[in-house]
Amino acid sequence: MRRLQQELRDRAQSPPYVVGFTGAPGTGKSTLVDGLVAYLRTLDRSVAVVATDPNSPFTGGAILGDRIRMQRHALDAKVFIRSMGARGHLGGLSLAAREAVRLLGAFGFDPVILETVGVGQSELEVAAVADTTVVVMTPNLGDGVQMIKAGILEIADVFVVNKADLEGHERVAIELRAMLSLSPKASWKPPIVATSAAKREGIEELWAAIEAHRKHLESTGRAAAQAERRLKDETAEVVAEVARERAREALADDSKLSRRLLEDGTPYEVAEDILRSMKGSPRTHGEASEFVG
Ligand SMILES: Nc1nc2c(ncn2[C@@H]2O[C@H](COP(=O)(O)OP(=O)(O)OP(=O)(O)O)[C@@H](O)[C@H]2O)c(=O)[nH]1
Ligand SMILES: [Mg+2]
Repeated sequence: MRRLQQELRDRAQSPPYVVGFTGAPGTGKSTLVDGLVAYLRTLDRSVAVVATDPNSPFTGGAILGDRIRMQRHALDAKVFIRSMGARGHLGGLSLAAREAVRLLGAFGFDPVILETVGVGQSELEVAAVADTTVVVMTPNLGDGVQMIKAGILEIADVFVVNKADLEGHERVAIELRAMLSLSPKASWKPPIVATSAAKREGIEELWAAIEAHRKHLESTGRAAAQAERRLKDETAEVVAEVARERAREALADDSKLSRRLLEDGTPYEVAEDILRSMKGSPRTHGEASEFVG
């Protein structure tokens, strides 16, 4: 697995651009991404879509409606669409997604689109992997300010108000703009793009907004800084995952440790012992993350 990862690293000239799509259930993310894929194909871009379902423990298989999309592009070798489950633990989604991105990049897909339903922590995990995070909203999602989940303003690089063919979409945009004007001044002000994914309207504008953000990241040097931070984050996550696995093994195998734990009730000391025992035997092959496709 490690050798494979290294080989993939060598093959990839530069990592693909990663665009994350998130938003409440039913806001039209899949329809929108489908439209974007079609548009990118007219530009002759190879594009991969990885849809993650934070509610699904399954890996590999397709999530419901996404099967339809997969069929639509089934004969196009320059389109790759897969779904993957989130495997039930924090960090799992980002780690798996990063591996997927690396793999897809090695195969020449650029951009890679990550799509996730914005429930729980999933949108934060997607934002941690994406270069540009697109937050999708719609009219009639709820009342005013409450429609915006905490933390969304911080992670959104581009806002989409989809279903612009429905009434009330202007109001959503106005409220969003008002909220954004209250947030502290940053060098990038997230644009708000109106789309009607169902009618394939606004897709070009959406891509232009994503590209503008990408250029902003590059021209301000944030792209490089971000890449470095992510590699460090990922490394820390791998260390944590591997250590967790090894600790579980040690606790399962070593009855002395278990006895001490139960008698003294001192997890910290036992943890130190376990960490110390790991030092002599590094073993960080791909056990922490494996791309399932
Ligand atoms: N009126 C209207 N309906 C839309 C539009 N875009 C998507 N829809 C409809 O909204 C519903 C949900 O669309 P999806 O693309 O599956 O939404 P999603 O955000 O991927 O949904 P989840 O993956 O379940 O979170 C479908 O019935 C779409 O046909 C739009 O622009 N206008
Ligand atoms: Mg969907």
